[in-house]
Amino acid sequence: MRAALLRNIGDTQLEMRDDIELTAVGPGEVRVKIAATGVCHSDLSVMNGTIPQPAPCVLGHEGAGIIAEVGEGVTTVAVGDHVIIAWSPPCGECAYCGPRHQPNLCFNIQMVMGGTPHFTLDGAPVAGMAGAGTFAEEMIIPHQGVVKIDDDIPLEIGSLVGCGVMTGVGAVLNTAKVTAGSSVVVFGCGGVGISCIMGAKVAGASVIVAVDLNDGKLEDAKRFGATHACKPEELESLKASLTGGEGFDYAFEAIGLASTMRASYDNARRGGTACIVGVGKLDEFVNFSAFELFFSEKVLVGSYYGSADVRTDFHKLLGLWRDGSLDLDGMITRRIKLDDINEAFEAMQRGEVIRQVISF
Ligand code: PAD
Ligand code: ZN
Repeated sequence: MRAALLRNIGDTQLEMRDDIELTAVGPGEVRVKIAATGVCHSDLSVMNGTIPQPAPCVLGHEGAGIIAEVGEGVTTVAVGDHVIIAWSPPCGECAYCGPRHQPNLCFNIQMVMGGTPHFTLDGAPVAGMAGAGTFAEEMIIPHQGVVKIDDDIPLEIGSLVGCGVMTGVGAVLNTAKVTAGSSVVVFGCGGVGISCIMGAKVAGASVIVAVDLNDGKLEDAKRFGATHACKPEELESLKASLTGGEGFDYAFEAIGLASTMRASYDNARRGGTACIVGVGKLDEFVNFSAFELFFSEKVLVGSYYGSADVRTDFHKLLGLWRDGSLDLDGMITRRIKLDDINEAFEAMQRGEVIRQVISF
């Protein structure tokens, strides 16, 4: 089977191989023929060691496809069903899935997925990223890791919902709970940041400021609902004119740098919310004075997978796409093949793309 392999953490290129194989489909598992997969910054963050993950591994976690085989006891999906891959699926039974109502934080399935490699190379086990591994023609995953969708939904649209869109829109609607009429600033206009902007528009925010280093991204951001867009160095004066210098009701960080996490906190108003969506390095730190945390009464909140319950939220987002509220088609800057993956990472690092989708 053809798949893109990350041989070692720190490698800058993925290896295209035709000899990756799958283990047998075990009880409770499903085999999915991948139809489409988005390229997310988190894939790159595994390569450069920002996101911890054992190598060798098959990257890719933003995918959708068709069920090719179901293991013993699987009743939730059947062969031929169209599905979105959920990289952090709920087990449905633990405290996070039940009384805490935080199913995105359930580790029971994700750790099983991450801990049980379903790919092999020369007979040796190869893991999939976050237990997924969508940069492959086929993959195996516990049945909780797939969400069935309607057959008429293009699978490239489904793939985007599987990570970037769920993460960004979910951060706004589920984690920060942006309210109508509020002011929002979003740092970073990749697939995740653009999804935050679309989410803020859905929430009815009246001011949505996009911040990015790349001029093209600032134009893109306006197309997706940003009312203003600027370079980081222009934000201070825009903040002064839009908020009287007080800061924004909500600030979202969708880059993954300590400096922009700090900037999101600084640009939230007193009593406002700074929501950290980007994934930074384990050994990079954001500093706060011991006084300001109390004094500013800001809410500083991380957002993991858009605080999603994938079983209902994927459908909710697809509904918003159907009614025209989310322009997911417009997010696709380039449609590429699996063999173009290394170039795709280069384009992402140059900040040229919102999302690139690999179709099989
Ligand atoms: P991306 O690389 O497509 O977009 C990042 C954007 O940030 C680009 O447009 C850059 O030009 C811009 N940028 C970079 N540096 C700066 C800077 N200093 N100031 C302003 N703009 C800058 O990434 P993405 O949208 O795929 O992912 C964004 C982050 O979200 C990344 O850290 C990823 O790992 C994280 C993520 N988090 C979750 C989660 O569950 N929280 C899920 C998926 C992705
Ligand atoms: Zn992702």
